[in-house]
Amino acid sequence: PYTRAELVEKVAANLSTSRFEHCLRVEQTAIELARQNGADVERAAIAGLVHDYAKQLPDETFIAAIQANHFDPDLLNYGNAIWHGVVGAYFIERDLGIHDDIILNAIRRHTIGAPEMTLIDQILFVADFIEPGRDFPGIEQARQTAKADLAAGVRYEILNTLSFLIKGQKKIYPKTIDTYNAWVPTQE
Ligand code: DGI
Ligand code: FE
Ligand code: FE
Ligand code: FE
Repeated sequence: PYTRAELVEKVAANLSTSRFEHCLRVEQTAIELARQNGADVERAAIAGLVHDYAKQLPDETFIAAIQANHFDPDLLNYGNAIWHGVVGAYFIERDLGIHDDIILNAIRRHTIGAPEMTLIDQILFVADFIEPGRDFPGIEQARQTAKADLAAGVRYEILNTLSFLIKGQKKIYPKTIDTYNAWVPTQE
């Protein structure tokens, strides 16, 4: 496997400076969350460092990969926001030599979540949302909630993201709705 220094070099070469720095902050935040929650710190760190590796690949590269590798064709109705995680994991495995499914699944799920999320899935999902460079209405509550209870942080993020997408009249990927339905607090 590549060393951290080699991964840093490869990630940096594929991203703008600001996006690369976001990856470093997600790595650090994921390490903190892993320590607090008794998770595998090494896996959390690697997932954080590389999670947005594919974020700046051209659309045509994603479209070709979706078609050639038998991904869900419905993905073609969405864009980079969905592709860079779900399909990005394919490029991360290929280019960065990461074959660990626990890490790859966390990357696949880092934008849209999933009804069932492993500890590493939850850590990456939340670390991406609360890393110290993030600033949006509700960020302080997101940080406090996640620090007190990781799963509560996941729930807060899902509710917040869905509201934000709908407010902006964005198309919702069906798996994002599945995630929402599984995590929304049940009501009578
Ligand atoms: O890559 P990052 O900016 O660090 O963060 P991210 O991968 O968590 O999210 C990227 C964007 O994707 C974010 O603005 C929320 C958006 N998103 C999440 N689910 C959906 C979505 N966008 C659309 N259109 N549809 C979704 O279902
Ligand atoms: Fe992302
Ligand atoms: Fe995210
Ligand atoms: Fe990110």
